[in-house]
Amino acid sequence: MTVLALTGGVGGAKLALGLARVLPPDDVVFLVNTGDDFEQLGLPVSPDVDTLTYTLAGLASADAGWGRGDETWHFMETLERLGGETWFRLGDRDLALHIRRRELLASGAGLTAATAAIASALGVRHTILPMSDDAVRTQVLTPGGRLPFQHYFVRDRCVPKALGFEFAGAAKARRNPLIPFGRLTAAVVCPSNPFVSVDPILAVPGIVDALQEADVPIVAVTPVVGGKAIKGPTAKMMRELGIPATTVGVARHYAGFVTRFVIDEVDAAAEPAVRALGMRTTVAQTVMRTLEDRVALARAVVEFAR
Ligand code: FO1
Repeated sequence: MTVLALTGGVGGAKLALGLARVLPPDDVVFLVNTGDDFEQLGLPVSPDVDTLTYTLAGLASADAGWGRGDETWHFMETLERLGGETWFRLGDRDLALHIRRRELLASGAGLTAATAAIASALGVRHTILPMSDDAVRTQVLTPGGRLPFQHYFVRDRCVPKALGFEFAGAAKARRNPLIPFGRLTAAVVCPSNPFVSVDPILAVPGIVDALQEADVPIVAVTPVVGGKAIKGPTAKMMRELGIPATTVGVARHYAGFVTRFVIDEVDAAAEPAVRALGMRTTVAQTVMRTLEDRVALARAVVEFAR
């Protein structure tokens, strides 16, 4: 089987790790959001690509989910002392990755090739594909104006009210040409933030069309359980956008694209409402605290997708 797993951020990477444990490298390809990318301190930062790379390499910070677990912070401490900009924290080891990415991009590699070189050097055997090599930049529309994503998310800690999102550059971005649409058996939408992790991927022309033409099950795993997001600002965003912060609210957002929906056990009563949207449903434990949880959910998702 060949599964295309759409992912972005920490929540998505948890299921991605489970999928990578359950499926060999030929059977799953990860398609990653790059709408969070930006340039900081002159370095090209691709947070969701790096979160997945570190997670699959077994290097991710268990606490934060992003960055490395074995990190030190001498660079940031020194930069702070020198009066530099430190709201976006790059650890010493992470800094090396960013300098290497800048070097690869400067030598003419695209983001896909740079990602492959870095992932391979860190021992990752599964394929990680940025959604596009062209720049797509998520912008958050707030009452105070438009904010670049990381300024909203990290610098302003998601405090401003989100009125909407725009994916600058998406309309002209070319989808990653290595996405194996021709041999797919299923697509999985990981439990990432639907608005700022998954929607930017779906905004790249040709991705939704090709998935629908492939005529394969498109399985989404709910990122909202019992009215709360497992991680991050998904539920807050839903409330601000006037969408019920529930698993049904997420399913409604994906209706017309997703064909199968994984609901958490605590929301089992929502099954009829999700089915009414034209999706098949299954109930599973979607909260992933341990590696065993990730593997068990990945197994359930793969079974459901068959
Ligand atoms: N998230 C934070 O909340 N604070 C940070 O300082 C921060 C630094 C950072 C550095 C590299 C990287 O790959 C990710 C980093 N993140 C940080 C996470 C990241 O910006 C967000 O989690 C994602 O963009 C949302 O998916």
